[in-house]
Amino acid sequence: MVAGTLAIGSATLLAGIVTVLGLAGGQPSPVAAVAAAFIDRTPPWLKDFAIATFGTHDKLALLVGTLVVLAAVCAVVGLLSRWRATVSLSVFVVVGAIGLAAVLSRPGAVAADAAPTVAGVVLGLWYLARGTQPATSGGAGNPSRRLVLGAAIGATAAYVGWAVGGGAARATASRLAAVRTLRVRRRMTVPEGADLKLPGLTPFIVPNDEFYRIDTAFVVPRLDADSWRLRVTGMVEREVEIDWNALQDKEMTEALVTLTCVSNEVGGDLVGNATWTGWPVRELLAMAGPRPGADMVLQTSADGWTCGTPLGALTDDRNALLAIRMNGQPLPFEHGFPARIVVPGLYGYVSACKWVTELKVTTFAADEGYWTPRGWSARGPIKTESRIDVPQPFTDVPAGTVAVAGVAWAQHRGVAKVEVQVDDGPWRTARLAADASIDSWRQWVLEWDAPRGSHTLRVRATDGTGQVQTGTSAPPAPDGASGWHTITVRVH
Ligand SMILES: Nc1nc2c(c(=O)[nH]1)N[C@H]1C(S)=C(S)[C@@H](COP(=O)(O)O)O[C@H]1N2
Ligand SMILES: [Mo]
Repeated sequence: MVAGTLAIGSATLLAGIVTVLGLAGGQPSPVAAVAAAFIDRTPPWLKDFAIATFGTHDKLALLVGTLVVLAAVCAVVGLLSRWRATVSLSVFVVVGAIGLAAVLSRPGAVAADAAPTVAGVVLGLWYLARGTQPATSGGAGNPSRRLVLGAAIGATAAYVGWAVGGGAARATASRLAAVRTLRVRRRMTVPEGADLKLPGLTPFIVPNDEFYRIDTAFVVPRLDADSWRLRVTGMVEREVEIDWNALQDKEMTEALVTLTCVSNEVGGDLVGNATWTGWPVRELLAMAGPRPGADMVLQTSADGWTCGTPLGALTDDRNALLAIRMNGQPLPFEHGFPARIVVPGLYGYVSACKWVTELKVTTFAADEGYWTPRGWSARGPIKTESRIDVPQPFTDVPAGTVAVAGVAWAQHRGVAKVEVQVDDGPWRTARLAADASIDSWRQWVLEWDAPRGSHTLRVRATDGTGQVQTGTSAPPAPDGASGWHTITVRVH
């Protein structure tokens, strides 16, 4: 296990140095590469289980899981070394080769990215080989001290390499440089009364650091804005490339758009509303001139993730944006710095590409996004949903007037009505907060005269076209959960 720690520590430290110096492709630690490669091969049931169990801590859980598995493998290697040194060394090499294969399979990897992992494995082998030699008198000193020292050096190296490799310092500097005054054609102001400001109710605008985060990126890409490019390719009259400077010169639009994850369960919190500032994607696509027959745009991110968006949703008059600000701030790294796409009305997995670097105009027949072969529908319009935020399920509330409140969303159709049902009583119309945009969620509240006892509360919304939210329950896969959010409270 000490040999493993040394191998991973030195590989991670070297990878960090390589990244900071801008040598090679800048791949992170082999451990991160294995975890990332694992994410791409995770079967849908396991991914659903992970999100259901760990929520947005799923990446931390994966890191811990990967380290536990590695520790177990190293322990086996250690036991094998008592039996036959060559076997134990061979298994160690195989594990190293898996790490190496993972590093080289990551998008953007080049041959030179192999160096840190190879060096780490060689160091680990050297240590392991020394340990498996029969002890000679007057040898390497106190063996347990040597073990502790080796483990400490390895762990420190891993920690430093991880921190350095994040490129935090360099990227933060470039992000600060990125704050500049933009020309904004249409400002978006949140209307008075859109936020009811009730205790426990999710704020109308979710602050950036509280906004849900979902992606396959095991290590958050920290792109350098100055070297970022977005290319429009595929079925177009002319390919177009835009860089950070040119993008910031464009006339921006601001829009309130509620993002929703297709994995959101009924009543779940993988949904959030923000003000986005960006350049309308239709203007970018118009520069390239999509050719007849195209019906999809395959978006690709810097880390190789893809999603397929209907061409129409990017060229019609809705506010599909190439966004560079979130709630007035440069995009946080977690949410796609320097630029991402936001499309009102479509789940994130088919529309909201973060760290976007390419838009390929194509067809649904010819191409598919990352999640489609993994059991998710190729098209993902957001289903009308509503959620009760207060009171919380299974809480005790005092008898009397209780504010039942929450949010409802039906992006690009708008929310026209929200109703609440207590036990099996009639549906009662809730009071809606001011309407801000058909693309953002709407808060609602119902003053309920709560009698003592245990009660069931249920909510449903009606969208702007008059369609009532379906009460038929469906799981998130393949195209989004449905059903009425229902909670139980005790009134005393
Ligand atoms: N590059 C990249 N962009 C991505 C994803 C991803 O895995 N990689 N996930 C998508 C999904 S499934 C969702 S729901 C939204 C979430 O955006 P957020 O993390 O900013 O809330 O991002 C989308 N954009
Ligand atoms: Mo998602």
